[in-house]
Amino acid sequence: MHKRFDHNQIEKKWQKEWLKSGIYKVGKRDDSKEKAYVLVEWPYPSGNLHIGHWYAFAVPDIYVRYQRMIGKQVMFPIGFDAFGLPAENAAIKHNVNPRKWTEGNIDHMKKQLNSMGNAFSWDKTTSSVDPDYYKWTQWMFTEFFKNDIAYRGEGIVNWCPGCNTVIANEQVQANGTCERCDNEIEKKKMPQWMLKITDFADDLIDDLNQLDWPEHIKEAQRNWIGRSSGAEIDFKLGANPSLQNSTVNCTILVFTTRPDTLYGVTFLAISPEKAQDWIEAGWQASDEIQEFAAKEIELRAIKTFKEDTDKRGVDTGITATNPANGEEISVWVVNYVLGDVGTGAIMAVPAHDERDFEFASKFGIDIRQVVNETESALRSTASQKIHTGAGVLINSQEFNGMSSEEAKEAITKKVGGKMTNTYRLRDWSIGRQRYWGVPIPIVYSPEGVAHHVPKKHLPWLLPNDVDFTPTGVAPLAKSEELKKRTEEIFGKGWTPEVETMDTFVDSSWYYLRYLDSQNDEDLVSQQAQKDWMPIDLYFGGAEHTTMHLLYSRFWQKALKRLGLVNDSEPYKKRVNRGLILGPDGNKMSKSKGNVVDPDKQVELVGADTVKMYLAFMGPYGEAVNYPWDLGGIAGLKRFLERVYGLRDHVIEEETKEVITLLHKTIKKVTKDIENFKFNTAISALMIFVNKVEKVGLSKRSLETFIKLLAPFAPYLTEEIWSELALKKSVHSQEFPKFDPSLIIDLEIEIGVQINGKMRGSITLAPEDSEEEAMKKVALIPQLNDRIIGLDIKKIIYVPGRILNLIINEKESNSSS
Ligand code: ANZ
Repeated sequence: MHKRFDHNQIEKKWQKEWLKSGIYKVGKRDDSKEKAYVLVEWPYPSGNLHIGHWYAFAVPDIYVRYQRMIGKQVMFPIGFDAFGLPAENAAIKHNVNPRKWTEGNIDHMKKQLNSMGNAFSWDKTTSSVDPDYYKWTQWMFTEFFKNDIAYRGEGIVNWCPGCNTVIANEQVQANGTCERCDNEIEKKKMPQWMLKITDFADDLIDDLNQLDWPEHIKEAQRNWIGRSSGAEIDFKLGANPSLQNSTVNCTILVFTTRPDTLYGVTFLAISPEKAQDWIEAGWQASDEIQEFAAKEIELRAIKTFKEDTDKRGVDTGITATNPANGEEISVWVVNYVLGDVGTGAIMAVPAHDERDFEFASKFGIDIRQVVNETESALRSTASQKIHTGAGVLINSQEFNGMSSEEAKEAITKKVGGKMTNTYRLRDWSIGRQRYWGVPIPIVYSPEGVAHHVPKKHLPWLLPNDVDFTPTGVAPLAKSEELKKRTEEIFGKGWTPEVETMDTFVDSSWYYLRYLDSQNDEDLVSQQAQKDWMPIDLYFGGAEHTTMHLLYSRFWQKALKRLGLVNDSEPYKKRVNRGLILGPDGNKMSKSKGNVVDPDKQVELVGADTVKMYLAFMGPYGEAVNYPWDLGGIAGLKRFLERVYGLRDHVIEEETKEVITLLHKTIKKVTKDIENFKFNTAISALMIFVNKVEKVGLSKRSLETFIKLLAPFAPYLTEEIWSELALKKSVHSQEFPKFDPSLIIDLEIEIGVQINGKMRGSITLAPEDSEEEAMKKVALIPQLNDRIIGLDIKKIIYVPGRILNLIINEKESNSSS
């Protein structure tokens, strides 16, 4: 009869016991062991653990426990990413202080996290709202400020009218809406606190090569950074009365990815923003141009991300000279050139660029082909067909016949241009006009000059006397305490910065603080970094491909530039998981009523079952989404009950077959855990249980099996271990190793070839001799008939693999 176990009672008991013994504490680095720093993305303390958290934390715990059992010292910390809008919104709605709300949630979530039974390194925990944490967030900001990595810039920003704050480019969804509230984003020109991520663009691309990350994440980062190489070329402006009293440069610098098409340029085009700059610099533009530029800039503010395919423009009346052939061409202001890309001005080549082609067709501007697709087409007459690819040059004087690739450099050189790169990536705007975040540690002198708050005044505390109703004005502007504090420390007339930081700043460096969260002197000691960095494995969600993962890589590189850290990349290996869908196959959401509550499931079937069920759904790290299946979870529960009852099947002498199966199971489980295929590892464990329930197993094999199962079902295995009166915790045991000599099957099937053609198979043990193999062949009519009475010239026998018989072809009675 299977014994039953009371999971609720077992789990509570071992939670207490593990806490008491401190078994999962990391403590000091033990150099006799290899280290493994395994990171999971720290959660936002929304108040309730959902099944996604379980998938994110409980399943990686299998890997972590395995690492511990193979003898590594493991760092597996967890903390809270606790600043951000939800707390502030809850505060507004329920009229509670965001800190109180957040701290209450953290307490509750800690309890829930404990119920998972994970081997978390709780001695290393931290939280972004802890002043001891954000003191360092602020200090790094001041270091960045001193070293020109943080700056106050005037920029076009994304304004979310729903959240009443600026958000970063990365937080704008592809359809131009806010990722948080789905409101349509507006563009605003505003002074902004920026981080110079663009300075690191090349390293952010190039260093991807050294990372063991899924290729699609690397590719997404490359695309996000969007490096394109090309040339900057200067065009001289012709004298024009409207420019006479202005300070406009007498040249226009354009950026092009196609300098090979320079002979095909039939006009220049500048952005409305550049036109505006010229007007401010004294250009006497016509009313028409002034109105056009103003209107287009405004249009961009409203309809920013929607594709504006219409081509509009005005001829400025100004001309420029093509530096390649000396031709005079006109300069236009057009809607399709962007102010913040490249130089804000382009050389237009209608024959080879779609947008220029449309524009030239509409306004009757020349279209001149200068690149042919192939060499043979060189002799054919230039057609008006638009060819956007590379090819061979025509109509380009001494460059005729050259390939585009060669011509790019040659032509750039001839006209004194410069080969250069441009990037899609923009600097990271981090100022938020909201309350619940890290105050930007900047104060302004009475003259309005920004100064950083010196280290001795950090943490620069978030004031409490604030009305956080979002009005578009930063709530900190209403704090009397902050104003007073600033004047007391810095003097009369000094004012504080009132913006707070984007929460992505907080999560850009948390992995460093975990290592040394109690350090008052430094954000992380050199020793702690040497001990633990870089992170060996980072488990996380697919939504962070271009935000968090890019920001934190930048952060690490910025710290490295300032000599504060040793590694230029934080995460050696990355594994992205998928989503757990509702039982109906849809994304879980309250409105669909398909949310699975992990607390209830844990109460019903136990934490081990929930964890194993999640691990059993499919391979981890393939970003596939799996629907929750109630039948499946009941099956897992039954499996664990059978494991609990295995002691009833213990016998004195187990068969050789059981030993072989055990070692095969060890081999499979080991390999599968290392490849995050927890699902097939569990299948192998199930196969073993099926077998030994029928034929019995020795006590020793049972112990080995319990160790093998320990990473998957930490509570139950610990309970069985103690009931078997074994010493210490099962989680302090060495993970079983398999004996290769025991794995070889007693008998296996090998193919039999006759003159190289597969004709059948025989079953025998690998150690069997050639003679024994031939005896087996004689017993199989289908094979025996083909060779009977014939002269076998040669026998090629590879034990455990193949038997090949060479017989005289003519005599052979095989015709097919
Ligand atoms: C001449 C040319 C000829 C171009 C040709 C393309 C094809 P990617 O590759 O996406 O980076 N460009 C440059 N600055 C621009 C701006 N501020 N707003 C809009 N377009 C701009 O695009 C680079 C190309 O986009 C550049 O190369 C330029 O047009 C245009 F057959 O120059 B090209």
